[in-house]
Amino acid sequence: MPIVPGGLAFGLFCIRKSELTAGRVLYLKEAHTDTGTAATARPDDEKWMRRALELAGRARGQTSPNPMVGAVVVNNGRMVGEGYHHRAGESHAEVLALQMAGEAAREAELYVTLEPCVHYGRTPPCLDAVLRAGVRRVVVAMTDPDPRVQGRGLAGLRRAGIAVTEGVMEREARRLNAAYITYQTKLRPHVVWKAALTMDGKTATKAGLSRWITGEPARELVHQMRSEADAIMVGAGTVLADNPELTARLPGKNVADIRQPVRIIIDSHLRSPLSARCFSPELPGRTIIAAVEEAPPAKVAAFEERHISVWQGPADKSGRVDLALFLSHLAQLEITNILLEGGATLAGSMFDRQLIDECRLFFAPLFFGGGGAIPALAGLGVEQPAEAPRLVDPESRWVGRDLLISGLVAYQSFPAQPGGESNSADSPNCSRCQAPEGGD
Ligand code: AOF
Ligand code: ZN
Repeated sequence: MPIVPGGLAFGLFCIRKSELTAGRVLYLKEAHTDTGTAATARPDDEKWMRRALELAGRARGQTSPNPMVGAVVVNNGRMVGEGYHHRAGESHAEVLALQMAGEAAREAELYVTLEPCVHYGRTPPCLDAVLRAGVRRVVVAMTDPDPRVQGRGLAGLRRAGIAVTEGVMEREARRLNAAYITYQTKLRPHVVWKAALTMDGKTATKAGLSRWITGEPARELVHQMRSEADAIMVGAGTVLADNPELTARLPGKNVADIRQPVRIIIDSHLRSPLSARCFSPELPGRTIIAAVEEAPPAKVAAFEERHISVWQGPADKSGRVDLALFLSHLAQLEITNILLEGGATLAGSMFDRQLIDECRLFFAPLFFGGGGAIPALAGLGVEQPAEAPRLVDPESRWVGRDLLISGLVAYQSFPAQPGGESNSADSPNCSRCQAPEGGD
């Protein structure tokens, strides 16, 4: 069975029925078979696309639900315009770059990390702006998985006789916008599992103590990640054990001045105390608790009185929150990515259901040992090593004395079924997709 990164679900075995019926993946294939003016890559293409990607990355964490996009206009080997998308509702990258280039855009080459859009969204179609500017060639890194675009931007350029080169630094562009791709193709947020663990894979000692495993620089980087995420998610067990505030705190900055992620607590039976720090009315931003329909109504009312949203849905087979269903609800709120911060049961359940798309694991140079120490991951797990989800092309770097290993997750097969049957044709929200172990 081939391996396909969780965030880049274009392999047929990974396509769920709902995606096929929406025609999403099929459109992506069409974009590549479109017969228009084909232009082969030139020696400088990577250099300019790298610049466009660098510009795009400047808005990391600021563009949701939109992608990060950068653009460069080059005339006679000279940069004459550049720009990037700053945030949703503001100008698209190619429009800013063409504006800066002005008349110099005529007969120039446009490098853009995502194909130009063709729709009226919060802004008008970029395709029209590109055609008006009179560029002679457009180089794109990747096609746009947004169902309103999906190859139509490239097709429009080719129809107008503009030379088009696609796929330049595509891998880097897809990595940059992995969350956007998951959101557009799986209709749920991109889930990043972050954990701080010892060399022997523990997140707490046998006495249940976890402060502190990683050093200060790693903990600071986590707050940076929180400030760039749409939401942070934990299970009720983490609220009970650690009482976290779940806010982004950056040195020298006021909490209220930082972009705060939505706090999400998976608490099927509403075990969390109202007095927990993450429910404090003083905290900036909002909190959502996910529970099952049978959760105690008095507790639901008490949370709602404190302006905490309680989402309730039918329980899965384990009697806990149906995680896939809840994630599709979050997508409707335009939550495109989530930093999943704990604990082992919730992270395990998310893995069992193939809902984790990316990992960022901080390994501290410590050994806790002890049979009773808390492991990073619980859940059902796998029986055969060959069935294990894995990181694709993981990257590593030192953050202070800790080693950060990160990468997209690839799954080997469909989620394990209690009865051993295949669910390859089921939609992600189908109750048969749920493994028996629960979510919090
Ligand atoms: C961006 N920035 O530079 C490009 C995008 O609601 P709108 O008008 O901002 O449209 C958002 C869509 O536009 C987005 O999903 C993607 O399909 C397309 N391209 N978006 O935010 C850009 N080029
Ligand atoms: Zn656009």
